[in-house]
Amino acid sequence: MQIEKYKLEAINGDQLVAHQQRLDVLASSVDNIEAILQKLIDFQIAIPSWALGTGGTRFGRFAGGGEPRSLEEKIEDVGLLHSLNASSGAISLHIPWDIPQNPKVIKTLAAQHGLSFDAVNSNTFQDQPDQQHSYKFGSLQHVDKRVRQQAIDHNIEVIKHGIELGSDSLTVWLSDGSAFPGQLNFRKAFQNILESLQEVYAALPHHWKMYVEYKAFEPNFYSMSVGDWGQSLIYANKLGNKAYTLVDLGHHLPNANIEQIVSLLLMEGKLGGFHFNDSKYGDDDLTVGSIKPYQLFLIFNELIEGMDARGMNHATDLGWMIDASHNIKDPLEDMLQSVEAIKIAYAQALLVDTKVLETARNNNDVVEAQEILQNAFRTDVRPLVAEARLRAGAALHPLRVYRQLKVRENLIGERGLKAIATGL
Ligand code: RM4
Ligand code: MN
Ligand code: MN
Repeated sequence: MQIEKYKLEAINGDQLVAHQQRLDVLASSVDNIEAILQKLIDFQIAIPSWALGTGGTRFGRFAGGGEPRSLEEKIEDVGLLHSLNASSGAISLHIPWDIPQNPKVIKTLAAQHGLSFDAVNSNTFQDQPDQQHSYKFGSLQHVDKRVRQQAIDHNIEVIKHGIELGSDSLTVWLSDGSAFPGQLNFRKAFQNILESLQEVYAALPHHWKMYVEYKAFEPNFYSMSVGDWGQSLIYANKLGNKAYTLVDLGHHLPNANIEQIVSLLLMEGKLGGFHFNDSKYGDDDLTVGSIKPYQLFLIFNELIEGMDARGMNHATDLGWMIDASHNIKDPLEDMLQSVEAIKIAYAQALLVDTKVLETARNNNDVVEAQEILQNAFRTDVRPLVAEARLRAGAALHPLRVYRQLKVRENLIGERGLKAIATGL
């Protein structure tokens, strides 16, 4: 299915007067509105190929119907999102869940939908049917060199797929670790991973980046070998200037101060990638902004502050991706909500007057500093986000258009009720 432009414009047309009124009210209290709008237009968030189907839990999976059955259909789905929100201009592939059989055709198809390829992701946390050695006791950390070599080769294979598609980064997330005390020699596990990553790193083209993603727990519940940002940063520093830490919002111990982590990683020039989701307990992979929107705003506040301090381009200098997948919503509706939440938090953080905030800090005016942040957070920036979308040729209200045009019903019609996507 494709969204027909005239239908989208007709729905926008019905909402235009009300939108303009709301925007005018907001515009009267925002100075640099044009600059903010441009930043919102430029900001794109990649969609992971594994989030387009209904994710399962270890207890069950309830497929929703019309799920993409192939990489081509996944690209079509991200294309649908992008035509509705003009903010999902990239797709991130997980190998081997989504191996492009004919990369040229896939690349052309993506380009037709205005999409590029974001980071490619390796998978050494599952055994594949044709695989020689098992990852039951780890991959890049494994005590047996042959297992490590297999995992290294897989990562290099993933880089090759990425090169063919025009991607420029590899994300390595390892489930390596230990389930029980005594199982692992921490130091040896670290050394094995480092040496293995060095081999993968050596296969990176010169303009590529490697993102080392950390996670505190799951699937290993005693130790994770890349368990936190400190460990990831040690790997990234030892690997070299193409290696960076990747922050996934759901990968921390409860109550971690993620905004501080982000700030310090940026200071070190070592924050490379970002995975958005939300959580209440662990790696819940819930819709972005559904549980802790203030935290998301505070994180964006530090992202902007830290990136501006280094003269970085918000839109292009970090790898932005949604990493969520769950089991009851329509995955496309979920992605629309997530992208909207990200844009709202970004817009709110762009409202913060950093000079006034700095003065309050220098005066130890704690109350004023808090007021500045909360005023920005409590501003309803939705008209601004909608205006950015409108100017980019997309929908004022993506979700409403999605429902009015009966996108899911159409996809079920085309693909059937029983279609199930590859992924988690
Ligand atoms: C992990 C991690 C990775 C993602 C896999 C599917 O928990 O977040 O980024 O690739 O899940
Ligand atoms: Mn992730
Ligand atoms: Mn995760």
